[in-house]
Amino acid sequence: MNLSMKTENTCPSLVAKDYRSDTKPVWCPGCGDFGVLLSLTKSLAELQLNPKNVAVISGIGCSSRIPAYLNTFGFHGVHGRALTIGTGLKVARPDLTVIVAGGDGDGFSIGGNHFLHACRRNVDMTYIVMDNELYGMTKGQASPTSAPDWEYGKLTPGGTHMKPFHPLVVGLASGANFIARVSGTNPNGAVPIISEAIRHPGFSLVHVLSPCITFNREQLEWKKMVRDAVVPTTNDAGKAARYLMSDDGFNLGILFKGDRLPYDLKSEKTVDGPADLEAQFSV
Ligand SMILES: Cc1ncc(C[n+]2csc(CCOP(=O)(O)OP(=O)(O)O)c2C)c(N)n1
Repeated sequence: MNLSMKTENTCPSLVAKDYRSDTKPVWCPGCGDFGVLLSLTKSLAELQLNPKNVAVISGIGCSSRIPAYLNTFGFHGVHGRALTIGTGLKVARPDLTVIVAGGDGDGFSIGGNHFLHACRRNVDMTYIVMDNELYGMTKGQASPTSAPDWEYGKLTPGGTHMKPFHPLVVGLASGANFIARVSGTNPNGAVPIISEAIRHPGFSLVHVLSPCITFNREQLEWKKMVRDAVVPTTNDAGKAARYLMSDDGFNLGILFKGDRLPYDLKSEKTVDGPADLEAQFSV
């Protein structure tokens, strides 16, 4: 990186609040997503990123409103398609820091297929999933991560009786290059982890326990249940998977840092203009 690029790309004088837009969040009081917004702005400041070089892409849901609250570029996309938009953007503009954000419904239900393939492709971006184990925006239906006996789901009275999806193990098995769990109830604890996720090459998955106390009051307890994981970060995916399969889901930290090379953006054929595009499609 030459010096002029470095000067343009970094903004050492910015503090966390400089990354916030003037738009006031419409989240309910007590929503864990407030913590994520705070952590993310602190990470962007810690990394001294120029807001003009950051794009935050989301799908649809309460959590997916996050780009509106940031002073970076943003795109509030289509339900379940945030990762596809983020991938396309990163491939077209490798110079940008691409952060994709959204909920468990957006990412693991309607967007589940894209989640698998984003892990597998390993394009250099960070995926922050605010998991409240339900669909918040549509008023409290069960999601893929809901506990089987959560009896108040709007469409599943008495519970889903289905095994919840395990995002981190699925992410690991699919090839994600960085796996971490943080909590929306501990924003400061999440900052170094989100910063490291952004720094780490390839596809980084940050799973956030982000309570929705409007539709599941029991999640008020999460604040007391989370703790730092006692195991060190490993680069052994099997070891990380075994740990994650047996923990209770409340251990926080960077659980896996892989060394897969990210998808090579430079080998993509670039398009210089409409003529170049037409040439590529000519038969
Ligand atoms: C194609 C499509 N299907 C369904 C919906 C309705 N819908 C909007 S948000 C949402 C779920 C959001 O849940 P989640 O991603 O967990 O986010 P949260 O609101 O809990 O943060 C659904 C089903 C939609 N907008 N588009």
